[in-house]
Amino acid sequence: MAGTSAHEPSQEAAPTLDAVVVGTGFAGLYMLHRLRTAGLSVRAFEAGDGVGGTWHWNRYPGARCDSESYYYCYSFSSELEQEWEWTCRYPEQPEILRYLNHVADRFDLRPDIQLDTTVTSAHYDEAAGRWLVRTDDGAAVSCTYFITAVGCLSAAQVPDIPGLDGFAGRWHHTGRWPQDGVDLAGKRVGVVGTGSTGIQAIPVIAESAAHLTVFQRTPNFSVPARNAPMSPQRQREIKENYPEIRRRTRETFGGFPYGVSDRSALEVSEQERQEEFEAGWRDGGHRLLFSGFRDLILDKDANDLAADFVRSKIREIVRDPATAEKLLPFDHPIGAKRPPIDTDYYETYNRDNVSLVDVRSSPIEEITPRGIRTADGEYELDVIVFATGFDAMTGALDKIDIRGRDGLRLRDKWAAGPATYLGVATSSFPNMFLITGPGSPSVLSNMPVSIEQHVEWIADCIGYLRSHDLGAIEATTQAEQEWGEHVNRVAGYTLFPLADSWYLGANIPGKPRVFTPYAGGAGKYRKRCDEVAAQGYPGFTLTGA
Ligand code: FAD
Ligand code: N01
Repeated sequence: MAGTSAHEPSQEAAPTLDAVVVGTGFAGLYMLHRLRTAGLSVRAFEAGDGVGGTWHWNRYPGARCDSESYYYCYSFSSELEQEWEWTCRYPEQPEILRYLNHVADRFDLRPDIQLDTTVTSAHYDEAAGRWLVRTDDGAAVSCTYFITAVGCLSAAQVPDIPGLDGFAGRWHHTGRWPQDGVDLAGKRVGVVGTGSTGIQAIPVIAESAAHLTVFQRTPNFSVPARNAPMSPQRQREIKENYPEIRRRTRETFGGFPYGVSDRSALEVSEQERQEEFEAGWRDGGHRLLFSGFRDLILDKDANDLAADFVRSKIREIVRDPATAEKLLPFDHPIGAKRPPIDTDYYETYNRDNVSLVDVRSSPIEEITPRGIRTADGEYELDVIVFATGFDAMTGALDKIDIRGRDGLRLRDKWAAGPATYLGVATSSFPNMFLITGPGSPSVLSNMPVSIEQHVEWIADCIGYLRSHDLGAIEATTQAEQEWGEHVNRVAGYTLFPLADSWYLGANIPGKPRVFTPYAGGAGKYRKRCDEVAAQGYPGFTLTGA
């Protein structure tokens, strides 16, 4: 475990490296590749027993991405881009995991990856100008650059419900799903949670379970994914057009290759609006919310129209009016929580073996040996599936004892909410870089695009330090404060803060309520980061070797 025990290696005794990367998902793999290509000695530590991050851990039934395959992938290698064949629009978890394993092999990353190893602490030694990074196997390494690629959605959150230990059946969190699967055939299954994960898992679990009981606290808006196989012709078109596709993903708000219309939903006729919504519903995916009109996430009146449209679809699909009514979301604007996309989610409630329990009106009181007891009674279950999400944005960082200058602990510094400059660095923590940290567009974007942008910016910054014979870079408190104000101000122009979402930490009891991602758009954010680099890193203090 972390600590300062005399038995643990000291800074002097620890093997030295240029950089340590924590995590081997999309972010860690590419960071390792970039730094190694630049000639640095690097080791990546990974808590799991395989690479892939999100796609290593989230093996629940129905797990797949909701960004389309051809842009939910790396762009840094045109050879990789051309050789990899995606089978469909939204691939399932095993396919994405295969892709990330292919990347690890193709770029020969494995020799510098240490699996099954959790980084427990990272302490900055000011005198040495180095980080001492300790791991749960009792070892330590000393490095100049400490880079976290720990994931915004990697700290699985199991709710603290009394009685869970005494449950006689099995229970699993979707983000820690067993690698050998879970046999749900013929079982009485309970799913707690109706976020993106629950909405993906529920239709698939319903197909094999004897009975599925869904415990819903907050109804959610979902739009059909319309998944489909990738035809050879479509594959060819994409590969021929990759330079243009990638150019657009780097410039747009969300890192998607399609733009957003400049029309307001309020300025078109009722007929035009309905046609646009219907087209979005028919095409599937995020078009309905993020492409057809410019103001659905900015203007409550415009948003209400889209919300009404989706509620009308729910009423159309779900046959039992009482169930349909329970499924209608009214408590938050559509899109203000990360919008799920689904395959037959609402249709699943028409099955005889599925029932919906509203745990907002009758809360879960305890888990008994036989199942879940709500205020209304006991539901007997063989398996409980917690699709209850993550301690997002800061959860994985908080689990590491990170200490900067003067022994300042990151989790103490961030006790009232995270503070960063550009989401990539935080003052008092020299030479520490956060990939898709709080205050960057991260989870509001198609993440591989944001991840690549951060990795490249960090690699270039380290290259700059080395070529200018500089020892350290550190965000100034002023730049950090101004960036924090900007992030807050921009969030205030949107409807995001109106939902009790994990974007605000609202799903974690006691977590400060702060809107963490940057809502100003990934394209604009990239320009800002590029300007900072081009101007010699204003907002950072650079110190000599
Ligand atoms: P992760 O993939 O989370 O990897 C972080 C790794 O760090 C993990 O393997 C973890 O074990 C490791 N780690 C953490 N702490 C430590 C430690 N102390 N020591 C050692 N190792 C540690 N985004 C999209 O843009 N589009 C999508 O369609 C999409 N679908 C998603 C579906 C699901 C089910 C989930 C949960 C998320 C999805 N996301 C999606 C978000 C997704 O997390 C990112 O797209 C991306 O995979 C994140 O990559 P990452 O490398 O930053 O983090
Ligand atoms: O988690 P969530 P998720 N009792 O936090 C409920 C990405 N992702 O794993 O809303 C009862 O969104 C909670 O209820 P409420 C994506 O970014 C992407 O689904 O807090 N219920 C909610 O319904 C996503 O946003 C894909 O009232 C409890 C649910 O659990 C992020 O990961 C797929 C409860 C949690 O929803 C997280 O999604 C999957 C309790 N005690 C995930 N505690 C794609 O397709 C929590 N809940 C891309």
